[in-house]
Amino acid sequence: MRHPEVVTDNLNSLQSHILAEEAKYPRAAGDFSWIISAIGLAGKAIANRVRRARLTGALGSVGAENVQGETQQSLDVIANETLMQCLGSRANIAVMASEEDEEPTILRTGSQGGKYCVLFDPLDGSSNLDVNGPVGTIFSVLRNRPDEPDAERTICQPGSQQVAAGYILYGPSTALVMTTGHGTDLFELDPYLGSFILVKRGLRIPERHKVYSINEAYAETFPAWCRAYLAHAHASGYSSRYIGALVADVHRILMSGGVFLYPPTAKHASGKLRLLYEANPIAMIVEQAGGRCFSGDIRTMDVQPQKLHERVPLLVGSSGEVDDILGFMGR
Ligand code: P6P
Repeated sequence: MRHPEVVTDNLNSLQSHILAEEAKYPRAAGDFSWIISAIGLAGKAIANRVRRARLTGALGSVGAENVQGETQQSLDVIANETLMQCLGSRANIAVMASEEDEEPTILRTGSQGGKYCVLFDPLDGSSNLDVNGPVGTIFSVLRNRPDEPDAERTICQPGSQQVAAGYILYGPSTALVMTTGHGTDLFELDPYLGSFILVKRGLRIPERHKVYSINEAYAETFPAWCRAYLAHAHASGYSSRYIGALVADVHRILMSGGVFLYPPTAKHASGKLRLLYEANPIAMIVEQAGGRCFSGDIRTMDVQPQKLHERVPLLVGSSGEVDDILGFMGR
């Protein structure tokens, strides 16, 4: 009999959570849990490196550009290598693909046991690192296509085909948000236990909240509908919040509502954010929490990808706020 006054720690770890979830699906062979545990392990290792970066001299750039033409931070490379190492040892992964690498990494074919493909942005928003701002890891899990010989075509699947998606936010705490299609759950890293602990199941985004998130520096080149929406928001008592790291701006929306926009700009005519390993996983997480996610006037998870690193515009957040903006688009 448990003593009523004794408050035990929350020991519902990521590991026990995914095993409990797996037990609900007798046909699940445990493959999937291996992948999520690898991502959790990588997240803990990356969190450790991010938190000590200034002390260990790991800040700053490597003096090279990545495939995106963006200056590569040392921690981008470290995070990428950490994920490759943790996931590479899982025997059921066929293909891995990263924002940092031009081509996908083929680990094994379907006949060799490759059941899943894992795509990731290893350290989103890394330009925040030098100013101690939040950064994040974003991941997306797809089923392998054994009959498709080309790795890039294998992973160019619409977001609706994802079997799991999530992100790890390295902020004041290290939060892991994940969905396997049965709601969106929130875990927090307990540094003393060294485990991600389940703190909230079935997150729900408020239908409305008067906060918008957009880089208004590009306002002169925004589409007319966007400028009309911003004029409406300015006249309707909205607040503006913009952190410059997608994971952090989306996490605020997940926790309290609001809307994030990255529309086409002069510099990024198709939008800046990458469809496969940024927009799609964010879209699955947000929709599973009752929000909406569009790229142009198309639901993001309905977009048929053509290339690994293709970019899309993004409109994501509270269902009521997104619907209002779709109205400004004339949808
Ligand atoms: P801008 C970070 O570089 C990123 O890919 C996202 O994390 C973020 O939302 C966006 O770009 C910020 O872009 O043009 O406002 O600096």
